[in-house]
Amino acid sequence: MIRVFARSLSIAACAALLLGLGAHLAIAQTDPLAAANAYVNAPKPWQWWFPAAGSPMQAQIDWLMKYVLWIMTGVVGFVALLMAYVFIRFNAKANPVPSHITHNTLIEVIWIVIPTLLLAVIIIPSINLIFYEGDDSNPYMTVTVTGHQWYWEYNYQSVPGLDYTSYMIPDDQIDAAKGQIRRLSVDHPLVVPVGEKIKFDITSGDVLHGFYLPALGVQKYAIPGTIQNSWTLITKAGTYYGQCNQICGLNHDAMPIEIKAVPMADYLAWVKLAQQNYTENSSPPPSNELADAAAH
Ligand SMILES: [Cu+2]
Repeated sequence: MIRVFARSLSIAACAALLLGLGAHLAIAQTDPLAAANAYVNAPKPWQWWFPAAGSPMQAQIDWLMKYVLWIMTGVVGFVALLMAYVFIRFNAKANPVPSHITHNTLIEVIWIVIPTLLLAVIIIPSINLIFYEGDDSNPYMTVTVTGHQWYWEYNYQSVPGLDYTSYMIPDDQIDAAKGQIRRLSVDHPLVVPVGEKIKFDITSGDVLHGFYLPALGVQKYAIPGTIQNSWTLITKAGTYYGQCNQICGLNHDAMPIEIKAVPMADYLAWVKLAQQNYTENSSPPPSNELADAAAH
């Protein structure tokens, strides 16, 4: 009798569990940010190199950094070998009577021409990249990013009334089961569509802050009274992290940046939710964004 009772209890528990799971899945399916959980681009302990590039800009920065590093390694290695040779071959013991030659036209031409060529192969891709980074023309959308002591504020210029704050989740409220990361996850992340050019107008409401997104190649000071521009284009749906990187006071470490990049349809679904939840203004997204989404 007890066994039967226990069995029916366990069946009831299983049913409850399944119901709970079903409800959970239903919630997950309606979460427009779910696509961003599939890929998390966060810093790792003892990380040496840049994070995996999440935008073409960061891919180019990563390439240029390694390209220059290889050239630099060659120059430093060559000079070190040359000096070692001179120290050994021409020291006072090995070479008691020094040569009196002071000029050699061929070697002087070589040591001017080779460094000039090296500088040229560095400066051409560098200037190309500077122009590429500066080209924030024709964005799909523009977000005004304002640094505050100590949180970020995001204002979607194309969505009337969508202006909200983004605070770090305190250590004691971090929910690892939801994929939250200590000192990086925030209450309201910046949400953007994948594959679209996003322009940032970066400013500050109080002191200097730094809008730094290492995986996306964005790093700009947030300066009160001034707007600095940058842009990104995120190639893969996912969650990307950044940090304020300009010492801005007591809680400088507590203003991380969390970006959720999701497909366009999810982004538009999120805009509707955000308009209801983040603002008093619940007007639908402007028709140009909806038309853009239909075109995708
Ligand atoms: Cu700051």
